[in-house]
Amino acid sequence: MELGKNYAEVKAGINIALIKYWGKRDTLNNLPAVGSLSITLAPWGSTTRFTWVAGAQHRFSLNGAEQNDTKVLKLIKEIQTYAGLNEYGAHIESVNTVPTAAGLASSASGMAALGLASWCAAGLPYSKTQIPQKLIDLVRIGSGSAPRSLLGGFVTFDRDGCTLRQLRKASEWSLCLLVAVVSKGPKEVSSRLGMERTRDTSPYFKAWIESHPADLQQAEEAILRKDLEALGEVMEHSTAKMHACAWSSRPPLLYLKGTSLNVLESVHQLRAQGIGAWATMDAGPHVKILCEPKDQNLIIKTLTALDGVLEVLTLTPGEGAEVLTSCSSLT
Ligand code: 2P0
Repeated sequence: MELGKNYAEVKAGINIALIKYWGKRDTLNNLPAVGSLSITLAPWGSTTRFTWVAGAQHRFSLNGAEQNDTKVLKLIKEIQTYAGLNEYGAHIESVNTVPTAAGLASSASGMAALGLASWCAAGLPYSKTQIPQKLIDLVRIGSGSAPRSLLGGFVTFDRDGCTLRQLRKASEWSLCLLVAVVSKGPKEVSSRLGMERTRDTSPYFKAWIESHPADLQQAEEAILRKDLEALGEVMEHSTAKMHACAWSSRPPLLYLKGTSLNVLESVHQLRAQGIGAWATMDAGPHVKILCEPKDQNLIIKTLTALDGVLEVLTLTPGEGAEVLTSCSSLT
């Protein structure tokens, strides 16, 4: 895409929640029912070029293919209204570096990059150290987990849907997040629909909401102490509760596959042998394992040998969203 006058290019990394966001208290504004805590990761993510073009139609391409995405349109409409850009079209080119084979969601990095690029291209003021509240709202409307990718390292996003905090920089704690890829292809039920079903039908949803703040607090304290064992333990507890809620929905949401459970069992066996490895799973069958770099090779070797594990990939804590270039005369 040829860059015009009012443009920005932004790069953002994916993030994985250690303490999960699952459930909404306001669907229209995409406000979470619970807070969450995540690690922003490298090297995978999204790079987005955004240009505001007077009088043009919106255009959005992802990895070179034109898309019609309702979440993207919602985000564009929101910033158009906020910045008074109703006469402008959004020209967006986004590239995801998340390997498609990994089957991992890239909506968090995609929406963080898109929201920030639309913001800078509109000439709105931005500071990495004090992220504007409206930008957080905008990105959250795109995807509830996306604001966390605006910051690097270890991040919390409160239930208020506004408060975003960095607990530790990426460089302050050298950890690995391994991804055991267990299947290819898209998930059967999107997170958005899954969250709605859980809220509407799971008898355990209330307990999930009530027990969640204690998990957040324990994880936050463990990160501040750099206590991997305590962090891993509460991380596994959070993912187990999220999936118990999903399973107890009607009809049940079975995001995990048999291989996912075998990986989980193997992680527990490794731990019984003294290897520091803890697992977390999202709205899909892959298993992510938190560990120290010194244990990475043994864990990869063990999990790769399991039937059904396609590959094991390595991620490490990464930086928050970065404005690569921007130029605007709009506001
Ligand atoms: C998380 N997930 O905290 C949780 C754990 C999946 C499982 O946030 O509906 O794509 O756009 O707000 O952000 C995935 O959900 O959902 C998610 P919407 P999103 O990472």
